[in-house]
Amino acid sequence: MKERIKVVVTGAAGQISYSLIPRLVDGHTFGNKIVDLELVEIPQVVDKLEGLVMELEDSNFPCMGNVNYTSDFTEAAKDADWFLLVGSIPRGIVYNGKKIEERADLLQINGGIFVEQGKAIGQFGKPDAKILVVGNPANTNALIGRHAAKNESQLWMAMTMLDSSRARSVLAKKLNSSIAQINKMTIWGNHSPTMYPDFENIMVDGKIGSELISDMDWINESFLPAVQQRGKAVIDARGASSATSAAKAALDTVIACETPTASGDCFSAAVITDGSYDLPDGIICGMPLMTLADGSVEIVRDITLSEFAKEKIQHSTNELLEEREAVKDLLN
Ligand code: NAX
Repeated sequence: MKERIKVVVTGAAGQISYSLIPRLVDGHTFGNKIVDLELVEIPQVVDKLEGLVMELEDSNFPCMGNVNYTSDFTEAAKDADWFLLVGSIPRGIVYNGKKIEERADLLQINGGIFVEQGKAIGQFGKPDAKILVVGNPANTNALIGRHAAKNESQLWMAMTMLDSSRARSVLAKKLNSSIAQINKMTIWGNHSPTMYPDFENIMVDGKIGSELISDMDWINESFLPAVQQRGKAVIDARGASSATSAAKAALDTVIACETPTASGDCFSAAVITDGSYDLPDGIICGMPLMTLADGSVEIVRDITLSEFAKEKIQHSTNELLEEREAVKDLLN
């Protein structure tokens, strides 16, 4: 009998999920395991998911198992292996009679959602469940969720893979190489414009980035702004935020966690700090990760950071500390 895996996706009626969900059951992301889906939305929207379920059925995906949709997250969380937490309240909408413009309001409202979801995951998710937070502010939402879950055996991550993919794309063009040749790409810090894409430690055909790229004007004036502001550039061009690339990045993160990492390589996601690299304790920070043969995910601890890198990373971790301060009532 084929192995089964249960995946919960929140924000299932949103634009990222429309690209993401079909690809969870197409046989690529989880190999030939049968994937049971729990699709979660807020009560006002949940009925729309009937249409998505019809489309999934009509697509004849080879690995699709049971598909259920609900607005009851706790019910959905039972015995789930993976949680893709895409749902969140975006900036600019009216919520409980108030237009949400300020980052502090955004942090509070979404933080509240993640307290409830975190508790359910900690109590009802599998002991080795993996949780990927996509909904923004992703790092701080993950911190709140992890705190509420109180379950150290589960792995909470915030997504920085899209930033990593963007950085690899820009570097491949600069170095005249293919994307597949750009390995060991780490995004440090917050998933926000303060993130630091570590070009110095990439490996390209056995050569290290610090030896391949010496043009610091290009780094400061082109590379860093291009990667850090790419989300805004997509919104300006498309009139909507990144969706298909964000979905691909979520799938890439799942695949990276499900497959042992090649020796000497790493992948990007933000996890709880543990004193490595002198990062402040107790924040969810982008770091280099590797998946071991037993399926556990570890921080890669042997990367050398330049003074330039350390300064940029500190700028981003300071922002994470400020975000943590803004939601401290949700962490008690
Ligand atoms: P959409 O607004 O299209 O969809 C979000 C969906 O979440 C909505 O259908 C909404 O009803 C649902 N939702 C809200 N609260 C929920 C809750 N408590 N439980 C379940 N569902 C809930 O947004 P979309 O474009 O899909 O983006 C989703 C999130 O991803 C946003 O927060 C966005 O900022 C974030 N992003 C994060 C990225 C990353 O790299 N970490 C990149 C892409 C994206 O910007």
